[in-house]
Amino acid sequence: MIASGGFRKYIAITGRRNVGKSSFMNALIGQEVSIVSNVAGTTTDPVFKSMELSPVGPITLIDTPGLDDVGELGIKRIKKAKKSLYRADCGILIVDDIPGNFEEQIIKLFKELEIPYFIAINKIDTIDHENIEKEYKKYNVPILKVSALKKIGFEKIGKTINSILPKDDEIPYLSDLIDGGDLVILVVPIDLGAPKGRLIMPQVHAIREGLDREALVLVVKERELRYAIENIGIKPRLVVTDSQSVMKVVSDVPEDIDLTTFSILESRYRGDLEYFVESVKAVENLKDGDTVIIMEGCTHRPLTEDIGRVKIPRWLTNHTGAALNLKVWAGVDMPELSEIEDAKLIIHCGGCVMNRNNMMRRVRMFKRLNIPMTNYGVVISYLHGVLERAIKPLMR
Ligand SMILES: Nc1nc2c(ncn2[C@@H]2O[C@H](COP(=O)(O)OP(=O)(O)OP(=O)(O)O)[C@@H](O)[C@H]2O)c(=O)[nH]1
Ligand code: SF4
Ligand SMILES: [Mg+2]
Repeated sequence: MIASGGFRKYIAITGRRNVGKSSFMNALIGQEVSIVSNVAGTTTDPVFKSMELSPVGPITLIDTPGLDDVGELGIKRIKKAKKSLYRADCGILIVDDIPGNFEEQIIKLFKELEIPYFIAINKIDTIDHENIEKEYKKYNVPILKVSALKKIGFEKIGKTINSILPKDDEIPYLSDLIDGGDLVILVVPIDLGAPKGRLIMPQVHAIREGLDREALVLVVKERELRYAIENIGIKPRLVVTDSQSVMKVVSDVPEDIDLTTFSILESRYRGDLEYFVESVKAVENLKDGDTVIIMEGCTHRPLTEDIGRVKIPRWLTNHTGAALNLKVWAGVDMPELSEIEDAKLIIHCGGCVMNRNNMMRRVRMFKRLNIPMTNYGVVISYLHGVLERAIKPLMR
């Protein structure tokens, strides 16, 4: 598994016009990348710059336009702010005075979008920063004091960012669904798609957690499942199957035995199962020409009967009857707004190279943009009419 540190973090620099956002970015980077001037409203579009910042790792700084822009309506301004913050992992609010309406609004927005932030009081070379600092204490976030002009106070930025970046708690894979002594049956198809001579990570993960829980773990192919249930003499507590065999497995497992799929377990473990389940309903509203993005966590070489590129699009088209505009977006980074904003639905892969932190960044991003996001496991079960049964053990 790749550590979260390997993924580029996005840091949004916000604040009113002329507080020194561009100067702050330039001072942190050590280069003049964003235009600085004493004319309010110099930065009109977000400016991006990537760098390594110890101890955070690779980051992209986003210098945003001052959002107290005159002449713009409040609502439009907030919309614009949301757009420039959509993929931020954390925010920096630059100030050079006591909080006013604008700062209140930005802080409200950070909270609403669940973006952790800290405050940087800039221009400490000329202003009465002690008094200003007192006024910001009530927000209970770190406050740094800097001078972008004199390049003072920048040594603590990396540590401060690191301390506020979200750390999404680990969630059990299946150990909370069973007790010691329970029988768990894992259904593992050995077909052309199965890697030669080994099991895949979700299967290994399930075996390991089952063993840690002191359960009895039985691994079978789908053909032997019914035989196992009928002959083993113990009622299984849980059956976990590969999504692609779920139809057959559903008919072989009596209703009173809990059944789910590896992909649904993965969805909960790595992502936001509730959001994925809520979002999958968007399938019913899809019509001709709507954009659906198949999003993958890595750029693997597609297989002939690729699940994301061939099977899901086929099932989706059969289900909706609509001529959809299906796009694939693959990679470890966060997409550009222009690449995703017209999507009516995002269907994400299981994200085996991602950890929970990285998947949740994408979940937060789509929630902020009000774009439904589901994943392969949920959509496959949904399109086969077995979602309700497959999520039941996890939704209690
Ligand atoms: N004295 C002092 N002046 C500063 C400092 N940082 C920025 N300035 C000045 O403040 C003015 C605005 O700086 P910018 O960096 O362009 O501010 P901005 O927030 O990006 O402004 P917009 O893009 O217009 O929203 C410039 O004249 C800077 O030289 C500082 O630490 N001390
Ligand atoms: S599940 Fe996603 S991250 Fe894992 S190999 Fe497939 S496309 Fe890549
Ligand atoms: Mg600027």
